[in-house]
Amino acid sequence: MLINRKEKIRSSEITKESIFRDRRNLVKAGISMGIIPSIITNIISTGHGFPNSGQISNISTWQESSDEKLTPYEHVTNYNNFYEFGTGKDDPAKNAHSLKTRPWSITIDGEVEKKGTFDFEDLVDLNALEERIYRFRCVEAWSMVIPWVGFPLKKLIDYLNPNSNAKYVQFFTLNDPNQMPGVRYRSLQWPYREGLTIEEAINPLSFIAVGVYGEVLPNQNGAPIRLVVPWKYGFKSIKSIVRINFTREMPQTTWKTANYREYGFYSNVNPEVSHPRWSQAYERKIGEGLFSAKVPTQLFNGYQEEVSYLYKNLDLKLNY
Ligand SMILES: Nc1nc2c(c(=O)[nH]1)N[C@H]1C(S)=C(S)[C@@H](COP(=O)(O)O)O[C@H]1N2
Ligand SMILES: [Mo]
Repeated sequence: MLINRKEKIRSSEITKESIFRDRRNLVKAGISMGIIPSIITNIISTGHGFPNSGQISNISTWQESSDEKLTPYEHVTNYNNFYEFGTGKDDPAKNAHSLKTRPWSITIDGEVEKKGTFDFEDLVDLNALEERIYRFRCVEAWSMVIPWVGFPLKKLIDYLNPNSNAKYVQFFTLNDPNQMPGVRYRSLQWPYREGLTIEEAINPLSFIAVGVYGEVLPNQNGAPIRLVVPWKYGFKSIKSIVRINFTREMPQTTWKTANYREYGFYSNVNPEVSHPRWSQAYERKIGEGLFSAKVPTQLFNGYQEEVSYLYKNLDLKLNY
């Protein structure tokens, strides 16, 4: 029994990763030959045309993507934080099947032109998706390297057209006890909420993901639509977004509300600012064995060049 199960996991993992590598090499070859990233595969779709599981078509590869070793699919999708489905790392994969990701509405409000409630497939261009490999560093001192599929958050913000009063953007996750067993407990403030300054949000690295490893996001990774902010601790990358609110003032964020001494609004990855209960100087790479060597954590998770201008006049020890 046990052996069968393990073999099953291993073979599906190999399949997904080898498919991913083959497709990616194809796209890369296309780029180097001067061909526009091409349409790779296409699978049955639902509703507006975006599938709610399986392979995503029309993905172009971002040329700057890193060549770092990817975290295996099995770990990306089975070692998660998604407290709406429990506080254990394996709870989201076990419990998130009860999340219903279609239809999915997102409400836009605050200091913005396009207010209202929209079907997510009408808000975003799901036919123009990119793939980006980003380092991902959790505040709990572990990290992954993940190939996301989606588009820059800036694209969505430009479309929504915030006005000049909008200094911040706040995001909310769905809060439904019928679909999310974890929200029946007061482990955190619900709905889960996060925020960025507008300048952070329009930085080219801020990304909206709808897929991972070339496939539609599994529920445990924040289906159908989530944020990825690669230079900040993982908790800023809010999952299963249902509301985007443009604000004048710094908005409430769940982890800061839970414990402001431990979690600040900015939460930039910073080896020099320790969490009050542990150091942030090193991280353990998930998927390389339980006793894998720890590697040094880099300022802004290694994205200094892209983001340090955002914090020129900010004391990062005070604004943690
Ligand atoms: N709604 C919601 N979003 C969330 C969380 C959560 O509990 N609820 N956990 C955060 C934390 S702490 C991390 S590390 C990342 C994990 O993302 P992953 O499971 O896709 O790796 O999701 C973030 N987004
Ligand atoms: Mo995290």
